[in-house]
Amino acid sequence: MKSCVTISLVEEARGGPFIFWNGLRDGCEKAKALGFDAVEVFPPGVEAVDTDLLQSLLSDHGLELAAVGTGAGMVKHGLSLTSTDATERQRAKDFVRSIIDLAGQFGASAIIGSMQGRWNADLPKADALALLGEAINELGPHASQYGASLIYEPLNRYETNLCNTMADGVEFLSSLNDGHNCVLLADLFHMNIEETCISQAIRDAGSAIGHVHFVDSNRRPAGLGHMSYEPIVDALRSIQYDRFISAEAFAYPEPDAAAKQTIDSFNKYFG
Ligand code: LER
Ligand code: MN
Repeated sequence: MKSCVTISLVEEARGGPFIFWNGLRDGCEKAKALGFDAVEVFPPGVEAVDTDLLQSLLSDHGLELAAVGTGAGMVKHGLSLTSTDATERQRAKDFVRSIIDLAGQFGASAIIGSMQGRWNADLPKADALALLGEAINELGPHASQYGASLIYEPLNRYETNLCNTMADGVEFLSSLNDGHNCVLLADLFHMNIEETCISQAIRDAGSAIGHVHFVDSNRRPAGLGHMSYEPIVDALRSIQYDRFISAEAFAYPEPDAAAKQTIDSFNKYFG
């Protein structure tokens, strides 16, 4: 399992659950200094990422790009893959596709989290899931050309009403076309709210899990809440999870201390 830390480039998301906030150079230098294997980037859009700079920062610091988030499509541009407006849906898909193309240059995955939207009185749940499925059936295979999966993240009930648990996610993936090329993101913060038992949910989802957001119960860095990590680590080992353990947590008490806290917890539990 590989350690990873998040870098947000989205001003509108200040105060959100990301560790580093001061640009790619600052984030990569600090990630390297602490011994992280990779970074996960949350950009406002592809135009905000200088790919030559990112390439040189990654190679100079021996880091991988693990994933790129698409949440700014919702947070900054108000887009959703389940909008009832076809033009809006197309714009949302185009936004995600552009992030897939950016991440793909680095062999990394794009993450669909808040871009999934919600069902509501005008859009029954089955119809919303069908729209989301349509988008992922198109976008997942698009990511294949880069040898990367598309990552879909079940979120807690306050952020979506589509898929809240790993089991919801597995059921949703099973409704997609063969070759959907989509894996689930197990975000321990969302799971702490929604799952009956986090470790059992991980075991049940098994190989469907392709990315992990490493965070504590209160969304502070791992070790600053009341999460019991031992059974979670055992479960990840039992499913032979070998991908990224990515710190997506509040920069509490501040970014440098949050990053240090996270790598210390990563080394304690996964080292
Ligand atoms: C949102 O709560 C979250 O966990 C992010 O990874 C998705 O954008
Ligand atoms: Mn997350």
